[in-house]
Amino acid sequence: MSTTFLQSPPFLTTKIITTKTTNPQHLRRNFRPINSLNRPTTPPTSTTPNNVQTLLTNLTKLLWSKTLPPQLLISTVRSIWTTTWLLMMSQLAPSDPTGSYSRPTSQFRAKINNLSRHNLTTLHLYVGLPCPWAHRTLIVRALKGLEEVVPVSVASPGVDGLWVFDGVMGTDDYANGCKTLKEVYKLRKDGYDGRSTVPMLWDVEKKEVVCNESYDIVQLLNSGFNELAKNPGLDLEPPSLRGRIEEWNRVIYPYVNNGVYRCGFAQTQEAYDAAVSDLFGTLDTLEDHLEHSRYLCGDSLTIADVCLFTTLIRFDLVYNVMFKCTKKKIVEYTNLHAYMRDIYQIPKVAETCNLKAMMDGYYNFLFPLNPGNIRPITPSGCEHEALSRPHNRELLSSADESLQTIIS
Ligand SMILES: N[C@@H](CCC(=O)N[C@@H](CS)C(=O)NCC(=O)O)C(=O)O
Repeated sequence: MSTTFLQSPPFLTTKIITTKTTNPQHLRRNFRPINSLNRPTTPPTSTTPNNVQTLLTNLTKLLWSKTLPPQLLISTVRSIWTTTWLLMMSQLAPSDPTGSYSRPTSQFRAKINNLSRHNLTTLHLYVGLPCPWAHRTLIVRALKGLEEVVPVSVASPGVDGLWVFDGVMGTDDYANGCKTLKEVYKLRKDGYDGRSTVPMLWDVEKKEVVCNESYDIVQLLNSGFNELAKNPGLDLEPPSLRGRIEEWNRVIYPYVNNGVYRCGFAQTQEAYDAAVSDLFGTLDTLEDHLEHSRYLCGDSLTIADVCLFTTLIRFDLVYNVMFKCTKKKIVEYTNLHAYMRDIYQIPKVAETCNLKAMMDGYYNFLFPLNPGNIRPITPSGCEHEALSRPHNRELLSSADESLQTIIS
């Protein structure tokens, strides 16, 4: 493969379109997420926090004096920035009382039995390319050969934090012609005012959200569409491996997939320290396990691997720097890096990895963590060429052959 996906997202233009100080800890207690769906909002206490007081004092001095000493400038800007940061974080990243990120739960869940209520040929998938949760669904859709059955619209991160269809970084909304994902959610018969997240599976005929939880969508795509799939023989969640898949999920979801967010969105040092320790402890365990096992559950690729992969592929590009997951990079883990390359090289997987969109998305979209909007240079080991290097993991099993032949 010679294409470099850092330059352009080839699958967007082909398959998809052609298919249809102060003291932050003290302040933090006074901010609560206004729109948080699963937590009651607490009004701010009546006591004015210290750094708001400092801010007001400094602003008053600033307005009435002609000169601005550097100390005053620094303390004013520090107060403004800390206050704004905490306000934004409380909206974007709800936390528990210890300052640890607490991810809101998905509002629309669906299991395989629910699919019988829907006409499978009228479903549409909404994704965003930077998003690791949406990426899972794109990989399973591609591996199962469902590109023509479940068309995709690709939203891109807008400057105001909403997913938009601008036809530039993503595509238009092919199903509903909306300008934002929020508008699509609102088309439901009962309306919707919650978080408009990707991935989202939409029923075009019923004008209804089928599901907006990535793990459910991955399960639906894996086994709910077999009569229409090009690769019905590929089962990423075979009954014999379900127990082991669940065991891995119980570790990988909280400590790795959501673990990187717990590092990046931590609002106290203690919360960050705990998240980092969980994350790197788990990566060390995975590194050991993958020394002797080609995939997480042995010789066969499963949805547990897909879910781990979408975090690993973003790790050195984004999480290592932006989410302060700095202890090590994936490129420093011999087995994890080879495992990541192994999955990247499975036919059709590389096409779902838009490395440029991942970097642009995080560094520009998550404004509170990167207010200068400077996008760091791509780290070595993350380019398409490096990811295409031999991994030699076929020596651990014979599964490579069967995957290559199954995926058409
Ligand atoms: N639990 C959800 C999480 C999805 C999620 O958080 N998606 C993010 C993008 S990575 C999103 O759309 N955020 C927009 C928002 O929160 O308003 C899943 O796994 O599907």
